[in-house]
Amino acid sequence: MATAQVTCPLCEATCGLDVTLDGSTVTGVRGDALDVFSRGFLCPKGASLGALHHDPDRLRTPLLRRNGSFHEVSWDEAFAEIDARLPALLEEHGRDALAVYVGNPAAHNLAVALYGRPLFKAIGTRNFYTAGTVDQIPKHFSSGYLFGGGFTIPVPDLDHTRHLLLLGANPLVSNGSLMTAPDMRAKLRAIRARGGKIVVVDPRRTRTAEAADEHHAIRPGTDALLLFALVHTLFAENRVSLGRLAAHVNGVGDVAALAEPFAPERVAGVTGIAADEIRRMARELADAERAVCYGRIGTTTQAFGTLCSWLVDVLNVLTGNLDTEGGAMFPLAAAGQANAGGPRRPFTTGRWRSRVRGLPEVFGELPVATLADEILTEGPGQVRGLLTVAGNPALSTPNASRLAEALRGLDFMVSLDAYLNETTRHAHVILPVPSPLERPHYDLSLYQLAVRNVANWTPAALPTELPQEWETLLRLTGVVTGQGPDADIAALDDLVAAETARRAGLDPAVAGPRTGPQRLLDLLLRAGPYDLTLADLEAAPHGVDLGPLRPRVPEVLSTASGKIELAPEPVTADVPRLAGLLGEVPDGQLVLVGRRQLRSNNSWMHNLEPLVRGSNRCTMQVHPADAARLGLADGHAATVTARTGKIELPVEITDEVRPGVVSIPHGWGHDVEGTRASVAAAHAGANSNVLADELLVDGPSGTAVLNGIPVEVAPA
Ligand SMILES: Nc1nc2c(c(=O)[nH]1)N[C@H]1C(S)=C(S)[C@@H](COP(=O)(O)OP(=O)(O)OC[C@H]3O[C@@H](n4cnc5c(=O)[nH]c(N)nc54)[C@H](O)[C@@H]3O)O[C@H]1N2
Ligand SMILES: Nc1nc2c(c(=O)[nH]1)N[C@H]1C(S)=C(S)[C@@H](COP(=O)(O)OP(=O)(O)OC[C@H]3O[C@@H](n4cnc5c(=O)[nH]c(N)nc54)[C@H](O)[C@@H]3O)O[C@H]1N2
Ligand code: SF4
Ligand SMILES: [Mo]
Repeated sequence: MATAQVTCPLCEATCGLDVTLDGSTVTGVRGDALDVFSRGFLCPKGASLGALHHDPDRLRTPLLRRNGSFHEVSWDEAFAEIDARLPALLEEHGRDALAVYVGNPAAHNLAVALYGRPLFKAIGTRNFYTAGTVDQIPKHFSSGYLFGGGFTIPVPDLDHTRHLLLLGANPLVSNGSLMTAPDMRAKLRAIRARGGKIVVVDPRRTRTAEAADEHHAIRPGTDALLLFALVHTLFAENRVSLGRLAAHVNGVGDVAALAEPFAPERVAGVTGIAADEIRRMARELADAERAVCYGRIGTTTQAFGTLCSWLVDVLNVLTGNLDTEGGAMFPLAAAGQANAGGPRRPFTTGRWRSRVRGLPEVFGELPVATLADEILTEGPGQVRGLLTVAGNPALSTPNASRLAEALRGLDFMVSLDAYLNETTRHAHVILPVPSPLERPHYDLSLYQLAVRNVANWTPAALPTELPQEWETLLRLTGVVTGQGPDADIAALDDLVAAETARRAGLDPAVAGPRTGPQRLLDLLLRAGPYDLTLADLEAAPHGVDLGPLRPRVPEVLSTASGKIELAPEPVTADVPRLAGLLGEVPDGQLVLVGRRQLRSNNSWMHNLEPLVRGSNRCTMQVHPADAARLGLADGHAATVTARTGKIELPVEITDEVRPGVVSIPHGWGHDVEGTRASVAAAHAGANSNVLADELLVDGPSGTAVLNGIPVEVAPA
C-alpha cells in the first residue's frame, strides 16, 4: 500500500487529497489533513477520483469514426488521419474555417494551460470559443476596464470579512468559483463566529442561503437593478467612503449620476425586494467594519452579466472595501501572475466580431452562443472543422439541438477528451487523455483567484500508457504547422520553453534538464514574486502557504491612467438597456434558472456510480403555488417549452424556488445515440440547454443568458 498526495483538479477549490494505492489500484481517496490550504476537506467528487480512474468507459485508445461507427486505432493511425484531413481543410478554406472549443476542465489542467496556447496560436483562427462565454467572461470584461487587466479580478477575503453579500452563487454546493477557497462551510461558519453576517440574493433558497443570516429571493435577471439601487442609496445617504483608495479612483461622479434613476422604490417591484430592505442592505454593507460583495454564475450568465459584474466591484470600491483586509482583494499567485500590474497594452474588446451575428471578441474569444451560426451559415469564412479540448458544448451551451445539428454537418472534427459523449460522438477522431491521477498538477489558473496565496505541485500518482496531454497538443501543433504527424515533440517543447523563458526574462537553461510542463512551471515560479523553484514545491507535498492576501493598489492596476476607472464607457454603455426595466411590473412569465448539484460536475461525471446514486436527480423544481396553478404533480413528468425546444422531466415541488421560477440543473441529457457511457445513459436526465436561447446574450460581452429564460410548463 502506498499513499500519494494529489491536488484535486475537479473544481476551483484545489483540495489536497491522499490517494491510497494497492499497486495500480486506487483503494481510497481522503482529504489530506496536512494540506496547507484545504486541511483535510474533500467533497463527493474528489472522493470519486478512483472511480473516474477505473471507469471502464473512460477512453484509453484513440477512436476513429468510419462509416458511422468508432474503431479503436493506434496513435499513429489517428494522427495519420488528422494529418491527411486537417492541413487540407486549413489550406482550402483558411484558418478561420477551423473552430476551437476549449472546455472547463482545461482550466484545471496544466498541460492545456501551458501547451494549449501555442497550438491555438498556430491554428490562427478567429473562431476560438471556450466555456468562458457560458460562464465568467462578463467578470473579465468588467475587470479589464476597471483595473486594466481581464484577470485582475478581486476575490472576497473570506478569512477576515465580517459581512458577505453573495449574489447568484451557491458555494456550499459549487465549492466556490472565482474564489478559490476549500471548505466553504468552515469559512462561512467562521464569518458568523466572528460576529459577521452573510446575506444571500438568489431566486432559490439554496444551501448557502440556509446557512446565511438573510436571504432575498430576487426575480432572475434583475440583480443589476438591485445593485444599482444599493449604489444609489450609498450616494443618497452620504455613505460613500473610498478610504485609502480615494487617490486611486476616477469616475466616482459619473457613477453617482448613472445611479441617480435607480432609486430603491423604482426597482422594488421588478426585483421583488422591498425598497426599505434595499436601503437596509446598503446601510449594513456600508457600516460593517469589513464587508465584501461577491457575485457568481447567477449574476454572469444572465441578461445583464457585465453590469452585475461591474456593480459588484463598484459597491466594493464605494464602501471602501476594495483592496482592504476583509474586503475584495487581489491575490498574488506564485506563477504566471495574470494580474501583474504596471503598464501594458490597454485592455480592449471587440477587436474582431463574429461573422454571422457580429458579436464581439472578448479575451480573444467569440461567444459560443454563436458557434452553430458560424457552422451552419454558408459563405466565406464558414466554419467547417472543429477541435474540442476538454469540452462538451452539446450539453453545456445554448440551443443544444441546433448545435448538435451543426456538429453533424462538419467536414472534420477532432476531440481531445476522456469520454465518447454527446459532443465527441460527432468527432472523426477522438484522442484520449490521462486520468487526473496519471498527470502532475499545479493549478496555474485557480491560484490566481485564491483567497489565500498558496502553491502546490503534485506529481502524477500513477504511471500512464497514454501520451501526456501536452505531448498530444504539441503533436497537433506539428500537424497544423505542416510538420506532419511525426514532428519532433522535444524540439517543439524546446521552442515553447524558450518563448516562456524569453517572456519571463530568464535563460531556459536555469530549469536544468527538466522538460514538459515541469520545465515551464519551474521557469514561471522563478520569474514569480516569491523566489520559488519547482524543487521547493517538490519538497513540500502538502503545499506552500504564502500568506494572507495583501493590499496591491496601485501596483496591481494597469489602466492607462494608472487608476481604477470606475465608470468605463464600454461597460456603462449598457446602462440605458437596464434602465428600460425601471418601473416595470412583472408579467407573470415563468422563467427558468439553473442550479448546481453537489454530486455532479457540469456534464461529465455522471458515468460514475458513486455520484449518480441517491438524491442527485435531474428534476424541474417548481414552487407549490405554480404547481397548483399549472396542474403539476410531484414526481410526475412535465414538459418545458421554450423558443428553441422542448424537454420532458420529473417535477419536484418545493418552496425552495420562488414563485414564477423553475430550476433545472444543466449537464444532463445523456440519452443520445452513439455514446460510450453506460452509467450516465442509465441516469440520462434532460438537457436544459435545449431550452437556452442562443439569441439571448449579455449585451457587452456576448455571454449566454442561461438564467431567466422564458418557458412554458405543462403536465406531460
Ligand atoms: N444551462 C446552463 N448551462 C451551463 C451552465 C449553467 O449554469 N447552466 N454552466 C456553464 C459553465 S459555468 C461551464 S464551466 C460549462 C462547462 O461546459 P464544458 O466545459 O463544455 O463541459 P464539461 O461538462 O465541463 O465537459 C468537460 C469535458 O472535458 C472532458 N475532460 C475531463 N477531463 C479532461 C482532461 O483532463 N482533458 C481533456 N482533454 N478532457 C477532459 C470530459 O470528458 C467532458 O467531455 O457549462 C456551462 N453551461
Ligand atoms: N458540485 C459542483 N460544483 C461545481 C460545478 C458543478 O457542476 N457541480 N461546476 C463548477 C463550475 S464550472 C462553476 S462556474 C461554479 C459555479 O459556482 P456557483 O455560481 O456558486 O454555482 P451555482 O450553484 O450554479 O450557483 C448559481 C446560483 O445562482 C442562482 N441564480 C440563477 N439566476 C439568478 C439570478 O438571476 N440572480 C441571482 N442572484 N441568482 C440567480 C441559482 O439559483 C444558483 O443558486 O461551480 C463549480 N463547482
Ligand atoms: S471541493 Fe472541488 S477540489 Fe475539493 S475535492 Fe471537491 S471537487 Fe475536488
Ligand atoms: Mo464554470
